[in-house]
Amino acid sequence: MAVTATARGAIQRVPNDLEPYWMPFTANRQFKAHPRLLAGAKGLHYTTVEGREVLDGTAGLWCCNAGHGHPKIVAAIQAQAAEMDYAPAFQMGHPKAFELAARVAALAPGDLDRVFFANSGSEAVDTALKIALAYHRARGEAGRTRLIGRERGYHGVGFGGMSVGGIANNRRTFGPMLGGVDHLPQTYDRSKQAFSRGEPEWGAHLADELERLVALHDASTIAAVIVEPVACSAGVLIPPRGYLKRLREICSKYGILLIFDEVITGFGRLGTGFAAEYFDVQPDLITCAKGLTSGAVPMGATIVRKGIYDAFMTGPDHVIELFHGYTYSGHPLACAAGLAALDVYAEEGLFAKARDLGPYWADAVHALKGLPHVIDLRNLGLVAAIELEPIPGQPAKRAFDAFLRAYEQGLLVRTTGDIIALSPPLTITRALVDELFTKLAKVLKETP
Ligand code: PXG
Repeated sequence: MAVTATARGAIQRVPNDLEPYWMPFTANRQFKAHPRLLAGAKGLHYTTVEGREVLDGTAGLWCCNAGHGHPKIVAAIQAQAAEMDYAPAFQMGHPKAFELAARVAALAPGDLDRVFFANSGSEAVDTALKIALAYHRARGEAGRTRLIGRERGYHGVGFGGMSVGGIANNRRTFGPMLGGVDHLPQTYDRSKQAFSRGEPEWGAHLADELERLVALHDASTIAAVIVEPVACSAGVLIPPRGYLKRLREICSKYGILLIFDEVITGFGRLGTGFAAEYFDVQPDLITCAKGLTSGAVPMGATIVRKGIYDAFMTGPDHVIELFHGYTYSGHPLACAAGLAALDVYAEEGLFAKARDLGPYWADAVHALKGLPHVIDLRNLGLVAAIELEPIPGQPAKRAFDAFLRAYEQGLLVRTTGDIIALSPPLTITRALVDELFTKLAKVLKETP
């Protein structure tokens, strides 16, 4: 490590060899030639190692819903680290894990009130898929082994999540994956939905494709359907109005479990605790992560209906009911951060704040219509996508260029393909929404 003075005079440690770290989902060679290193974060802003301020348009990676460095969350983590670093997760427990499970259960809709802890969204998804399979088996329907995902779905990078996921780049280099998986069609059609404000009117009928898969495979072979209520990673694909309700109806008709992957939509992103509440659709399982601790400590969770948990609670008392779990399930630091994050969300009314800001956010998003390259704009809650016309023969180049320009101008955005995605901390103000979109408009005008 080399120690250098920044423009602000603060002493920062700057790694002087970027090679050993193989960065995730990153163009490593481009990054290492032109590093973008963050050194600090407070509220709505990052500070770079050079001392530049960057407005966080993405809540880190869709996770820091309470903003960065919230004093209450920081204090909770510090206190927990001093009090107890770790407690074994198997055959032992600690109070905060139970407390957090109860708080998450209370936030989840209906009888979704049993919570299994993991350390990431990917693990929460694999947990949900495994519980779905084991649940049917426990009920005497061991033939229900088929899992249904959706094209353009993202459910993390474990073999389970990747298999039900539907993003070609994330799948094609990793072999045959899980067997017995099928996919629903994705729900986006620009020719029918472009520039929809909120939920598009067209497309609910695509849920009926599940009927086709049931006819093909037979319901007795299908364990679960997993979808993101809003498919964020693939470019913010908003569900057509009525689509999720229809999916719920068909799953119920055939005894298929419905899993909502709420790793991004959970904890206020749409102005509600979960998207299930926003869409008034109750799934059988919810996966979550990210906002659960406001991104401060890694944690994921799988929330299941009480009846699913109960189906496992048979047999002799001393026998483990589910052979699954992680060393760090319910880690004390994560639980402390989660409890503090939930307190902050409640005390500061952040879900309601996000809901109230929604229309203003939508106006700001759709005001970009007509700017260079913009071929679609999508919004819901505090999420948005700006889809750009790709440069012929160079997919993803234009949006990546816009990302780099935005960063230079002090704005952090995410891109996937030629789509720019936005998901700021729920603490963003109208003034900062204005600043964000002013910067973005300038970037779009300057991007070739
Ligand atoms: N499910 C969903 C719906 C997600 O969005 C995962 C599972 C996996 O979570 P972990 O914690 O294992 O990464 C995710 C993660 C992006 C982006 O900008 C999205 C995610 C992660 C990083 C970047 O699209 N989503």
